[in-house]
Amino acid sequence: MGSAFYVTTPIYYVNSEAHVGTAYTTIAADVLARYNRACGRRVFFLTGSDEHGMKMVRAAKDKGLTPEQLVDTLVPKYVELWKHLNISNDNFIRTTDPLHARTVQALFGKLIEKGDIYKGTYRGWYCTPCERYVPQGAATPPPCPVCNRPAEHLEEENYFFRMSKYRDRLLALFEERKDFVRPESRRNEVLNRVREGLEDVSVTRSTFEWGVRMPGDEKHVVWVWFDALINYLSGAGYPHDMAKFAERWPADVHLIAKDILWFHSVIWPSMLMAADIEPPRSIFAHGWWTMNAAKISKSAGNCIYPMDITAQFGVDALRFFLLREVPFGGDGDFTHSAFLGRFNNDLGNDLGNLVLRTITMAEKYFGGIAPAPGVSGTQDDALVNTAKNLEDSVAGHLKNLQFSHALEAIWQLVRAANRYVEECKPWVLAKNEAEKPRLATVIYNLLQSTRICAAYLSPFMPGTCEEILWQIGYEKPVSVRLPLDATWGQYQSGLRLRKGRPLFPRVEA
Ligand code: ME8
Repeated sequence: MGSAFYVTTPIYYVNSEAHVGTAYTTIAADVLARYNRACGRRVFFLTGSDEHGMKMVRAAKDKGLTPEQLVDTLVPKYVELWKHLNISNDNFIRTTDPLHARTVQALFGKLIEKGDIYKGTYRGWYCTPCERYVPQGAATPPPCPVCNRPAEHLEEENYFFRMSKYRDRLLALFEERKDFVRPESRRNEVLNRVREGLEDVSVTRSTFEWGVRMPGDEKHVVWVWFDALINYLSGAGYPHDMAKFAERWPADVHLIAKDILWFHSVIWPSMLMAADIEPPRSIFAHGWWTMNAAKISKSAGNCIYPMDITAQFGVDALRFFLLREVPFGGDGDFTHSAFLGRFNNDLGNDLGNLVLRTITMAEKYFGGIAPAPGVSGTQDDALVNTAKNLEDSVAGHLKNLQFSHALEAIWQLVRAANRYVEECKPWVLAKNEAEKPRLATVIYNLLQSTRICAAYLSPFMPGTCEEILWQIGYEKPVSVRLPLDATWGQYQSGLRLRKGRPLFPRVEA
């Protein structure tokens, strides 16, 4: 079961356009998908759109549209943005897709059969912008713990899911699989809450119609979260293509932000247990991108839009910045100066400079043909060791979803190669014919270091790395195999180099 690497993003509410926070999770998932494909694994990468619920009804009304019109206008924009950002998802699931609706009804039906659904009345608080139930607190109305808006009072006939029944099995799951929820600090928070007790949860709504009809009681629509979580099954083939589904499920990792961890780590596995389906292998909850310390969000109106950034800096600069700047798991403030610093320093001065100077010297000293190595020198060892250590460190960091650490490790090689140029001084070697064999080694080593960096960077910056690999002699489309293409000594001498434009020309503040 589940031999493919299956990675998901949340399915986003398409109440307005995607921003950098939404792009963040999607890019992170894309890096994992691309890395695993490069390592030769079969991969299934799912993203999509969450289209039902009162939040969407209100968003449509505000724009003078029907919910159908709203989602049909916005979904293509998400699809287009993911294409623009070079996202390599294998499927895009919409909760308004009839196939998804049938899966929701099938699962709901299973829970009814199991005796885990019962009728009741929900009397309590709800935050519609966050689509979550809010517990009664000291204040009335209580503020939503995520967005701080006052919650609304609901009193309506609902059906409840007997989630409390699964508390012990959930606790056992958390105990058995220490990395079921990552990072660990978030695992502990959830675990403590479950230990305190687990209540049943209302899983239908009866005061509006925009949703999947509940099987057996058409007056009700399925609660938007119950509907949305099931995308991870319907989008992977359950139950319409069980052969494919068996290859994919359980998902290796659901990537989400910390605000929706409870839904994913408690409600979702309970639903799956009730339906006799294995829980996912892991859930990783990253932090928030903030602007002046406030969470960037569609409803707060402080959005930074990916295309505004990529228009000036390119797609890969955004992909790089988001994953390099903040350790995955923590929060980070999105500032123009931090972005510009990474762009000019890491991308321009370090990586761009390495590629440009390497090819320029190869052209000048070897007529644009990659030389075969000649004589080794004492300066080589540090470079070789850094390159050889990269395989383990990148693999280790990506296994733990530590994207910034993986990039930092790759940059150790970028910087070591730039240092190697300063230490070996090819321009001095070039003046002495007797040093030609040593010069050949230096240029060859720089070319192969460039290749190794590009191979490991290709999941993060696919467009740039294809360009780099093309410049050092490979044909497009370049497909990277890891770790083979990043093995020291694998670069082929004799390739014709193609000097190109500087990859990241400096941008002044
Ligand atoms: O919650 N920083 O959809 P959503 C980092 N439909 N990540 C952010 C972010 C920020 N400031 N803002 C958004 C939903 N995200 C549900 C999900 S899944 C079955 C249903 C990212 O449109 C992050 O991944 O509100 C977060 O979990 C997600 O967008 C929320 O997107």
